[in-house]
Amino acid sequence: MCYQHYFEKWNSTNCINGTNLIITVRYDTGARFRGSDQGVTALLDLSKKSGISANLEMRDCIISFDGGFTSVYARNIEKVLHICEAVCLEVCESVLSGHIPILISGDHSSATGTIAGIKKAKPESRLGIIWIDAHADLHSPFTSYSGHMHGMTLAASLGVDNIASVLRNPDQITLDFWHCFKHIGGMSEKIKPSDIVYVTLRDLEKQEAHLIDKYGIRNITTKELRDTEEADIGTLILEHLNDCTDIYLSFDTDSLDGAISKGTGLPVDNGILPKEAETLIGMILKDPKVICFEITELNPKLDINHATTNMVYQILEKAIAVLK
Ligand SMILES: [Mn+2]
Repeated sequence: MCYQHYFEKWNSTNCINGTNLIITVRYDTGARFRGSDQGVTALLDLSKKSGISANLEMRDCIISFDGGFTSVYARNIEKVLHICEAVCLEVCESVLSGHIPILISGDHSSATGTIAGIKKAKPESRLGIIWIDAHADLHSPFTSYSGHMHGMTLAASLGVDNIASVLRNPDQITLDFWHCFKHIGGMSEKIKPSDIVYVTLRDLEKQEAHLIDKYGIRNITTKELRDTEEADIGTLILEHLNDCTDIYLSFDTDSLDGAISKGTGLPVDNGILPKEAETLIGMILKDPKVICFEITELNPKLDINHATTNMVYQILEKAIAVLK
């Protein structure tokens, strides 16, 4: 494997201060359904139409790699690894140059690279994760029924295999790639379970529930979100991450209520409403500890009358305005 071209790019990029930096990751390699790569394009098209893209610096994370090793335990793991290595370097460079990068990614597997990039830029950072998502993304090749990499993002970043919940017996090559995946950015165990806050997590498999119970990982349910005063909900989340030095907020489109939002791979009912998401994200992004924001898993192929695309675009536009 040779990452020389990424290093060359890394060393040659200049920072433009005062401009929002958007990093696009136009891949759907880690997802069950094809088409979330087009979600990135759809959001960029809307940003061009609205005129806000004129004030944005854009970087597209592209890899010159196709195919690679795949297995039923970890589908497309070699390609996802390449994508995450590229994302890691792009995020690292942008953080080092003083940006708060906004990631627009196809599927959630690339967030393993994003977390690695933040930690590569700031190895001493205690990184808090706010994961607005219907799913926990805590599987490993030992526990995943489906083998899709976008369900393994946080397990890889935590460096956990969850052997206590073992369901499958992956082959050695899969395990070698999984080892590399957990070590993207040159380190493992990049985050602590106590420094994760889930928001609207509601489609959980028992292997993941085991980890959540074991570590007591916080989940703000949709009900708790609504039962809390709107002005207090951001504080509630941020207080949980009080000991963290930096915060990465990742918004998975499937956190939106599946009853009104179909444009994502795995919609689930009883989720957050677009206005609630916009308000919550707006509050959190005002915190000076925020180091990175991401929107992911929009799939226009599954959308109905562009409804989800428009909802997610509104959230993106608000986030860009707050981070300015
Ligand atoms: Mn996710």
